[in-house]
Amino acid sequence: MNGTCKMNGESEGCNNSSSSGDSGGDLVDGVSCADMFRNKEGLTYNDFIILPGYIDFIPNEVTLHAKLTRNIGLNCPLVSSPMDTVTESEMAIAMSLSGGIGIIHHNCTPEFQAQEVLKVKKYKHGFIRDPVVLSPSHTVRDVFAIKKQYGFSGTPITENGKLGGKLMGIVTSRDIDFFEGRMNVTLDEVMSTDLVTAGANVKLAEANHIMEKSKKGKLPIVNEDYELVALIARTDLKKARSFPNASKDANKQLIVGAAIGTRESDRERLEGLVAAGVDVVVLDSSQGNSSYQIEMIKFIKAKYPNLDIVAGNVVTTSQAKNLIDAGADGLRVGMGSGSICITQEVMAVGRAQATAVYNVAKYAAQFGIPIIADGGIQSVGHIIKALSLGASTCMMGSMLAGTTEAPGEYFFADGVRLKKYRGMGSLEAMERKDATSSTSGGKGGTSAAMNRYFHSEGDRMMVAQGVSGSIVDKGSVLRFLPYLESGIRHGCQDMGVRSLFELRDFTYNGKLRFERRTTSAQLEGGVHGLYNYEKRLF
Ligand code: CPR
Repeated sequence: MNGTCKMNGESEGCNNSSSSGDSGGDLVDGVSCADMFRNKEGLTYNDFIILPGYIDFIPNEVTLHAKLTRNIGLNCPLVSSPMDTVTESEMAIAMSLSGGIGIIHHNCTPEFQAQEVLKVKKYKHGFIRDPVVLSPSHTVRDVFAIKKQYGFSGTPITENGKLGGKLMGIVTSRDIDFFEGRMNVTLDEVMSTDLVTAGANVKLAEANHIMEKSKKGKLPIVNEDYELVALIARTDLKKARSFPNASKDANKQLIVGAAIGTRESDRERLEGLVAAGVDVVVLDSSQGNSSYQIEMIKFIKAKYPNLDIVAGNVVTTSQAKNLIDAGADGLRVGMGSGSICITQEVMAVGRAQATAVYNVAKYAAQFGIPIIADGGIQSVGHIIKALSLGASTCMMGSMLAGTTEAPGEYFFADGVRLKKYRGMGSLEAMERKDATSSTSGGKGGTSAAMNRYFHSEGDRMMVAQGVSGSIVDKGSVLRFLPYLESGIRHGCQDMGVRSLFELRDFTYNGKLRFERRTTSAQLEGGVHGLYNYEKRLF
């Protein structure tokens, strides 16, 4: 039998193993995706499992290209959430370097958000954009203090002691090795002035070559007025990995998104973001099917016709229809599934995430609109499941919070190293208490987080839709994302699909087979029966 499947998996007669693996016969297992959702129950990712297909390729052959919006493609289907404990420039740079994208949150001033976008657009791999700088009147004591605090051993000296000041010299360990007893000596007496520098347009490979030839540990980058604009460290160059899959625009700059609300003031905010070079804007609302959002889409389309818009959040086809009709280029799907979210508990509105993703993705696919499965992703398996239900990309909060690149400082509780993670509809975020980055506002103000959950200025009574908590230190996202990508490739291999586009075809033509899981099947699918164990993922 050679898999004659009807559209939407209506046929029970096609099975992934018989169609591609030549196992022959009428060996049909499981149900199609359409059949799994036929009885209109709300399912979550844990409620089902995907049946294996036929393997005749290795995981590395699987391509992870995905569409974020109508016009923006990614090299891997991963998106970081616009939350103030998840995505600012550091996270967005890491996401984009790894082939995904970060969406900068808007629980901050418009200026701060635009700066964060600019940092991503101006990012050059291997260049230190905010080096610690001293002035000639600083002392040897200051250099030792920097070395103790950061471990750096080469500090550039500028006229005013700041980045952007005229470069005067550099102080390395060699210059101060014998000054332990003379801490008050000023740096103009010890700094090296015989400098090798490079111009602001230097490419990394060229800089590498200059450093190799000069045998210096640091290479100051200067503009035409000999002002310091960046620094390159030999140690960084040696460990610098290349990122061949980075998500880049036509100018070879990393791509980045930014979230905004739907109020009048957001139109001004958007102006700054566009000037900073934002590639995609995400209309951030927990319930996106509103006249405010439709008007905002129309405004953006009229003023910035080339700017792609992700609208949402939605969980039903009728919500999706309104936003697609208004001109959305992508949809964010999820209401109440986020790890920090109490929306379903408090508002009694929302939808189980697997059902929401399947239904909205299937509807949006007719118009070529990709959807982002947002919230509720707890493992690489959940990412694979979201993609197998028709999502083009997955947006994550808790999976990425707690990494080095997430905003905020680490702290210890009960001996465990943690970082804060909070819902954008938590009272703490809406009041911007202890906000990591906002520079204005405060209790009682209408923060961007508050705007996400309340449509009109008249809403004065805040009703929390999320909680505030903490997450264990996960190390760098630059190590975590390759694990996720590799996991997705292995999942695709097990399903017998070589790309995410083929996966979607298999979802809709019924070749991909699914099965609902009982509670005991779910328990069986997890670790069980052990006295204790250690769960190391990579
Ligand atoms: P997790 O990845 O942590 O499960 O969910 C992150 C997503 O949760 C965000 O991208 C956002 O859509 C949603 N979210 C953030 N704060 C929320 C609050 Cl307070 N309530 C409901 N959903 C929230």
